Amino acid sequence: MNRGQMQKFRHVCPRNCPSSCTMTSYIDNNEVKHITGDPTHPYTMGRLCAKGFSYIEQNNHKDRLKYPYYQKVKGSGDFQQITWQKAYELIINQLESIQRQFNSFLPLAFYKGTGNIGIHHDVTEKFFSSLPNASRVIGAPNLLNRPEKFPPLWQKGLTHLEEITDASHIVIWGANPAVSDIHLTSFLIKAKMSGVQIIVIDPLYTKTAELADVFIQLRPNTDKDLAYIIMQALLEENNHDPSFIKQHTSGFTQFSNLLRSMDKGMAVKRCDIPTEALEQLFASLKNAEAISYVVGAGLQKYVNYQESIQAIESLAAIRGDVDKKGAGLFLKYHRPTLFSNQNTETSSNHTRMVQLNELGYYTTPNQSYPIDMLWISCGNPLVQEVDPASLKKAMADISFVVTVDRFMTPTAHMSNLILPTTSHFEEMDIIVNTWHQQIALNEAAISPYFDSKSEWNIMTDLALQLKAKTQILTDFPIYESEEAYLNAQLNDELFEPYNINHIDNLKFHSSIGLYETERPSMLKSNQFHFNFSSELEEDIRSYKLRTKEYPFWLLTPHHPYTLNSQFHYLKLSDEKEATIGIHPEMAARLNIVEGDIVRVFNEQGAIQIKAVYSHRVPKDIVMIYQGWYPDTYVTVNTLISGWKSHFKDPSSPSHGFAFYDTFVNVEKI
Ligand SMILES: Nc1nc2c(c(=O)[nH]1)N[C@H]1C(S)=C(S)[C@@H](COP(=O)(O)OP(=O)(O)OC[C@H]3O[C@@H](n4cnc5c(=O)[nH]c(N)nc54)[C@H](O)[C@@H]3O)O[C@H]1N2
Ligand SMILES: Nc1nc2c(c(=O)[nH]1)N[C@H]1C(S)=C(S)[C@@H](COP(=O)(O)OP(=O)(O)OC[C@H]3O[C@@H](n4cnc5c(=O)[nH]c(N)nc54)[C@H](O)[C@@H]3O)O[C@H]1N2
Ligand code: SF4
Ligand SMILES: [Mo]
Repeated sequence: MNRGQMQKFRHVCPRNCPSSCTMTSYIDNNEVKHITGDPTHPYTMGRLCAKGFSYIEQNNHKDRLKYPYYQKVKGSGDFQQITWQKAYELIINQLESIQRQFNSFLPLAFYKGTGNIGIHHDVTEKFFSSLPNASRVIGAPNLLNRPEKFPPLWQKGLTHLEEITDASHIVIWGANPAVSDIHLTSFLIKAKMSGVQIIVIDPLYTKTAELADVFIQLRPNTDKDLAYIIMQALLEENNHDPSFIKQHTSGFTQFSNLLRSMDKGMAVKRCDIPTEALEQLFASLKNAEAISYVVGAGLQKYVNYQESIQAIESLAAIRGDVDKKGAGLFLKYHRPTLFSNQNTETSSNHTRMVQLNELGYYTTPNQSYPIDMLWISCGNPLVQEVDPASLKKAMADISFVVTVDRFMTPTAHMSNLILPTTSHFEEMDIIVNTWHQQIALNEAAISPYFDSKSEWNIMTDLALQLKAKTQILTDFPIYESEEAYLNAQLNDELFEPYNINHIDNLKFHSSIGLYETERPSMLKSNQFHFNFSSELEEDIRSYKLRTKEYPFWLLTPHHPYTLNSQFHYLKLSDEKEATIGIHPEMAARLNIVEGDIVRVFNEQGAIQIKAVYSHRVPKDIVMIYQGWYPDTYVTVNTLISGWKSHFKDPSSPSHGFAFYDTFVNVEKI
């Protein structure tokens, strides 16, 4: 059968990726035969990444889980294939035992990762918040929480990224879109070809840096200093926008006085930027008409990340790079919570919030309500979270761990019950993207793979059995279909910005954007307040940590051919093997030659990994891509501690973690 005769369905890639590509599947005999990108999407325009094109392979991969499995001893690998009914019985027995023993569900904990960002998957949160008092385990939010449901209006905010090509300058700050946001990269290339200056600020010479007119290689976590240095120079040359400052900001007088008196020499020294590079930067930015700033996640993985962000916001405000054509601040935020079943993290039913890396404390028997059951959905925390060694120990101490996934990850392997779930070809969902903010419908095109079930299906089955067979009270709402459930999550608040009030509105559009018809002025509300932050004692911990014992900064950014711990099995490039990139001069000093297996260690842990020479890293940095390396059993995060950012976003239940404030030593073995 040729493609033209096949049935077509619309899909959205549900990974935690700034693109959320819409795509079309071609189905024959209940099988996905082809997938194509959807050319009508305004941001992705029909292009998929290599991972997106590999979805047929992923869907039928030999390692994909087909049936529910149970193992009595976690980590033993002694799996028994069981039926769903048996799985539900095991879960219900455990819930009843918790209720009997404690008369509370505090010993039950739920953790959700970011493996699938679809609204469908918030169903699990909804289920656990329907059981009174269940504990909520929170991992690293990794990105700023949005202060308002929609992007703050004084920031240009994510709604019309394609307008970035109207800028005179684009500053890519702590982001590597050539790897992590390929669709933005095509706008960057278009902009560059029409003469827009591209400035990249990163400690590593990345693929994105290769596109730059000016590349500023600074020492990690010194972005605040750099922003202050730039602002000091702008003020000296009266290169700021007094009328914007007057109309839309407060606190400028004090801020500018402190800025003028800042010791520039010290700041430059901390950033470790060569004078020539700074001169090039000033020359480029002088009299810039409209600057767009793209601020990535790389910046946000430090103990004092909010100071860097605030300093970059101040730079945009000082120049009035807000509402004019081509200018704007594009800041990566945590996923917006727009639908009715989202944001149960802060629901009043969860009386106990537990940081994942402190789980061990809550499993000790001297607690009044020790955690005794853990449910993991859409997450692979034994690979992706900080301090996996402590987490593994805590998981071993918990009587009953359930993981819902499509693959036998290290996390699933440390669980008692592993439940196989559907892919985006097999379930209905709505995806709202975190970056360009488009909303799109994902249709179910084929039936579930072997015995896998959608998460809505799993939670609904369980709720029905609880209601029918037990004394456990749950107000989990039952719908007759995934579509009815999804439709019920739409609410009035979505109507004005998206013009959506029924799931049918989504069926005839590839995607719907925020304020597609009339966009409110960016400056309608919210004055920006300048705040000069002098160095706090804790901020300099980063520098203090760099002792002789651990002289290398370890950066663990995102990999071009994986999406966090997913697509690990794709043999897309030889970079797939876990390697540590080290500057050849430092390697020589340590008597290491390319290909050697080296020991990388700090107070937190140690790993063994293959060394490769890299001119992309400065001499005092080493680089390992984050992710799951099943062939080599390297778990990079073993080296990363549970050191929290000292800023706590009031709208988030959790602190971020300082993933990139990590220091190591390297030795030949
Ligand atoms: N291919 C691919 N794409 C992805 C992902 C993936 O795993 N693979 N993951 C997705 C997810 S969940 C996210 S959050 C995003 C993350 O994507 P990005 O926003 O690009 O974030 P990172 O890869 O963490 O880091 C980006 C850059 O910040 C730099 N950096 C590190 N420290 C500093 C610093 O102190 N200052 C400055 N100026 N730069 C610094 C790093 O060297 C890196 O080049 O990507 C998404 N897209
Ligand atoms: N060292 C270091 N560590 C990092 C980072 C870093 O830069 N450096 N980045 C951090 C960042 S930004 C992020 S966002 C996190 C991401 O880490 P996680 O939140 O763990 O995300 P993933 O690895 O993408 O996916 C987790 C699991 O979800 C499963 N999954 C996929 N789809 C579904 C589904 O539909 N249902 C269910 N139940 N499961 C599904 C996948 O198979 C996978 O095993 O990692 C963080 N960890
Ligand atoms: S991983 Fe990102 S770029 Fe690739 S198909 Fe999915 S949404 Fe698109
Ligand atoms: Mo992320």
